[in-house]
Amino acid sequence: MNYNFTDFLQKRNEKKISEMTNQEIYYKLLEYVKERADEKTANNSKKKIYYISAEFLIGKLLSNNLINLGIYKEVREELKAAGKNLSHVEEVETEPSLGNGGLGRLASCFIDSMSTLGINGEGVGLNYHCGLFKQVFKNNEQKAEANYWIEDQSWLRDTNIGYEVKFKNFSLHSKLKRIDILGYEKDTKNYLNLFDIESIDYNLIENGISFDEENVEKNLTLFLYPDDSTKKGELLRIYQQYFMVSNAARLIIAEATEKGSNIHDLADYAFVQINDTHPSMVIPELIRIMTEEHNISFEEATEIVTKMTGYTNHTILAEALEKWPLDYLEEVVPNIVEIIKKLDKVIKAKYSDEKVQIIDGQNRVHMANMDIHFSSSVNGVAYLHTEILKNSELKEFYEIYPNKFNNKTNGITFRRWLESCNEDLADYLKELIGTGYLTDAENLKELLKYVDDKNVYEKLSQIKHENKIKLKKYLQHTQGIVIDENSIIDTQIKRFHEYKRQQMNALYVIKKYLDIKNGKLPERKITVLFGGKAAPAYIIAQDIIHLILCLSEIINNDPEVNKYLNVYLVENYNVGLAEKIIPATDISEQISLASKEASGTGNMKFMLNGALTLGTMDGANVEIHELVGDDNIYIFGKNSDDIIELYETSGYVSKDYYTQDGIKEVVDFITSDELIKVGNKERLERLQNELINKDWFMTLIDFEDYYNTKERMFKDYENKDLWYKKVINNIAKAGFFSSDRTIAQYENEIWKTK
Ligand code: NTF
Repeated sequence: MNYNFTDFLQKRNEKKISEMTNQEIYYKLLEYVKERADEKTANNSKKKIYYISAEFLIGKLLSNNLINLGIYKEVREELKAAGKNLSHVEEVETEPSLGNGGLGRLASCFIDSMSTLGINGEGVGLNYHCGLFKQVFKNNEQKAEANYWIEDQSWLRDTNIGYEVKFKNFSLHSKLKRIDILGYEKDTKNYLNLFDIESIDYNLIENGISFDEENVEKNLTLFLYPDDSTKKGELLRIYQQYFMVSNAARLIIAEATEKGSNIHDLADYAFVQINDTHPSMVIPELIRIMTEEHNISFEEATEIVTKMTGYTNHTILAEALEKWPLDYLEEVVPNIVEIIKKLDKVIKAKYSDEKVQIIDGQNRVHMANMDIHFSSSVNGVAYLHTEILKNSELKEFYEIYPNKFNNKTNGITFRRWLESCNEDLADYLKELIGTGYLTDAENLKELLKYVDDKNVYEKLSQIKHENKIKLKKYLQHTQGIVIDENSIIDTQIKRFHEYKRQQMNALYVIKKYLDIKNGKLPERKITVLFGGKAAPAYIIAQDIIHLILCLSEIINNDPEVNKYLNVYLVENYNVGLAEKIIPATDISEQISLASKEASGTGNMKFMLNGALTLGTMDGANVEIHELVGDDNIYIFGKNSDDIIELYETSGYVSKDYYTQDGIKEVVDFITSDELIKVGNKERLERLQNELINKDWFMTLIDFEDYYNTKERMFKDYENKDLWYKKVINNIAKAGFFSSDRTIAQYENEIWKTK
């Protein structure tokens, strides 16, 4: 049935659009979209995919849902005719923060693509009431506040589905909430399933994000990833993880049984994709339910579960791989411990190598090891990442199970990351090459016809300029930041982590500042934008944030410098800000230490939106480089083989680099009088000391090459024809990074629902 928003309002005797506030319009649109979604039938197939993930960084949903329903422009025109502006209405929506960064955003792109491809596959996770903290800056430092995102009326739908989840000392009753995941111009839909408890108590929050961590019955879904630097925090995470997977297991079995499964054949009805190790306990939990409640032998249950699960690894940082102490698990879920011990016994009987054991000599459970032994597929998230897993990090496993290992290079949904966030560019592409690219992203290659067309360069540069103006207005209005739309915009937005090397970019800023002070002026003003949160317990990452905030205070207020250089760290970086910053960016900073970034997905979003990459040969940058060729990307720094060898031989000594010309004065500046005046001496000294005496992620090794390559970029930018030719090449080759391609590969090579 095709009725527009105005019809919907009339039918219900609502006020006219022109008489409503933006807030009222937003809530009515929410109802309207939900009603339109009700007309869609659920995707159906015998086998169903359960993408279990502790994080889904879904972002705002209104505009994406309108796009996927194919009514975005129609609704905008209806509002316009009534004197209203859809983008103002979009601002009313609160952004859920159900994820940290790439891992959670990837999960969200994946559920969009599953729905768009008509795959019967759903997300399963938790409904955190406050999600990840809201970042605020005070005294040039990051402070964390609770982000309440759930309103009386939201995209969440109540269901009457719920299960009893038993922990050692108490049971909790769960309640399933659902969000519709609409495919792009599809008659079918899927759900994102978010489990919650009924007994949540906001009063447990004291100030910021501290709360009574012991009262698990009332706080289990209060926050995403509470501080796990303490035992209490770790226990709470174990509670969350078990709650998530126990509910998922119940849901899977209920839905399969409903379709006729006798549990012996469960693998024909369900496949579980385990998104990193947070959902790993689904393996022992499924085995437990099968053996305890369905009279299936341990051996058979293990075989069924192995067949119906796949594990995706998202990191090679050893410290990020979860290893739960057995006695912590014992305190929370003793029944699962019994199963894990049995699985461990099976492995110990077969393999003597310490590295492949599930339970190690210190009685810690290596969640990834359990996944690899007891699932049927193990994948990395970019070509290089998977190679590193096979050849070094998980070498011993690869030798045992060569056929389980496979690569699935990440992707992004073009509906959100082009259609929705950069409408002008999307419309222009349609003018040039038609709409085919929206359903088959490889069609973007047709743009190569225009690679020498100066009119196209001109138009692309106009669109970029317009996007800069839009970003300027938005940042001015929301954060009081005034960027210069005529400057070159150089952006690094991602979680703060030493391996991502925001500190190297900060050193660059210092060098540029000193250059300018010494009369060496850039040809055009440079705006360096940062955005990202640091984990509250990660001290050095907080110090890096502090350094950048101090630098921006000095630089933006120095009349001698601010004509040539501006530096901003946007507050509370999130999906919504990414959607505004990426289309306005010229230079995409992807500067992680080679071998450390599993994939990166921001790199793909920038490329698609016409920014050029300044990057190391790491993660998916390697594939971007391969696709666009040397001329269309700016690669610098040591490669991953070199870095892996340096780690193996302890061959990196930061002090040797520190003492080199051109680096010492930059690092010394961190504790200069100017900076100490606006900053916290202890933080700045700690960071400087870290760089000189430790520098685990080798900031200084690539600094010179980084500086020189960036200078070359600025020079090239001044040659518009040269620059925009590269831009076209990047957009044209971005099709490979559509999450539709990634999901089609998961489907064809692992899931096989069709
Ligand atoms: C992240 N992993 C990686 O750091 C990114 O490189 C990658 O793009 C995304 O996953 C998505 O695959 C994590 O966040 C985690 F949790 F594994 F550390």
